[in-house]
Amino acid sequence: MKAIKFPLLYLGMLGLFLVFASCAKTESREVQVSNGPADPNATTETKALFANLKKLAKDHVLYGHQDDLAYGVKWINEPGRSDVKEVAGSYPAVYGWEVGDIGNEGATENLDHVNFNNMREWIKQGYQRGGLITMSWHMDNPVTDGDAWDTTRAAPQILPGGKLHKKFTDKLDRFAAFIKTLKTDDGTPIPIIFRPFHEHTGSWFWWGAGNITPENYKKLYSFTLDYLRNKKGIHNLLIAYSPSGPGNHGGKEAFWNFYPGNDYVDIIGFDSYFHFSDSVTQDEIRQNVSTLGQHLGWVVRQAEQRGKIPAFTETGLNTIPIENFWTDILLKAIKSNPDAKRIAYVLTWRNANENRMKGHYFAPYPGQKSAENFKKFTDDPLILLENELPDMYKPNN
Ligand code: BMA
Repeated sequence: MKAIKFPLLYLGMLGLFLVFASCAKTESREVQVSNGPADPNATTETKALFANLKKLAKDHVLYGHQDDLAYGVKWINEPGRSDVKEVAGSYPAVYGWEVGDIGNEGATENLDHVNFNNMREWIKQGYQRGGLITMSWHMDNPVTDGDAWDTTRAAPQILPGGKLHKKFTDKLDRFAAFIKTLKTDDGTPIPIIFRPFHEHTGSWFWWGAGNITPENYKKLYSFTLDYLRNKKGIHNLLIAYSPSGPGNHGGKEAFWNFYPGNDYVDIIGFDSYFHFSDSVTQDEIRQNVSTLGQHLGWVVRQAEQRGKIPAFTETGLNTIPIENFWTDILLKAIKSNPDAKRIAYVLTWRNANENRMKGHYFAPYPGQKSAENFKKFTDDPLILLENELPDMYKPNN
């Protein structure tokens, strides 16, 4: 009995060891940790931004605002102005810009009437003050020339081999030409957090679920970045992957089905708005605080496991009708989960000028209902504005 029992025990232990060893192997094959930007040829400042943001994310959340320097609810194109600064005393730590229409021949302004020459100057000013720049692109549908919301299927025609491939690369050429002009006076390219083909697990854009297969989405993403890196020699981009959150639009499964791979991504985040539809009440928004905290915690763990930077890439509550929204909803959600606090930044959407688009703003302006509470939110030690940033572009800072 004994003679039989021991070899069996040894065999069993060996078996267990082999199972664990192969699991560990699978795990390390699936989840590769990266220590630098996905682009191995990233510029010195871009590499520094990646390292510094990753480090800062452990203790702070940078506050960002879309189109902050271009216009506010009550003003358009007035040098030095910013709704965020006028309420909180500093410019935001992150500036969001949108290059929609940049791909169209002869375009001088984006789809929201922001002139590209002005945008370049504002990007330069923000960078020189130490702020971060992120950029989205609501690219027109290359098949129909309709806008980004024209969901006519486009990928098969614009990918390599498709009959509109050249039309697509012409758009990338125009985008690349603009990116190349984003540099300081001494010629240093300004690092840009580029957020291509965003919100794709929803189906409202031509690059979104239902209008593109996950395979073609991944091809579109990787082709675009390879083209910009290798054909155009652009090495000042960090790439932000921003589908909908893990609780919306196909959830975690869609989140990863469309993932283009660690070689094409530096920042992993999601876009999620508080007013998912008009029927969402203030009570429902309050009830969702801890769910949002869990979702942010999830994305933090996913990004960290891969050596990437987690972020809340786009959010907001339109017209901010809840007075204590900033501390009692947004900050509370971020603090409600032990991992969620490690998101690197949160970007709220634009403050459309009231004469152009009424009732479309996501940051307060002086006198707005949530203004005082926003000041409290930005005074919290966790939240950073531009005037509290260390030098994000200095290596080994
Ligand atoms: C949307 C809205 C639109 C705008 C677009 C691109 O969310 O704000 O009014 O044109 O973003 O900035």
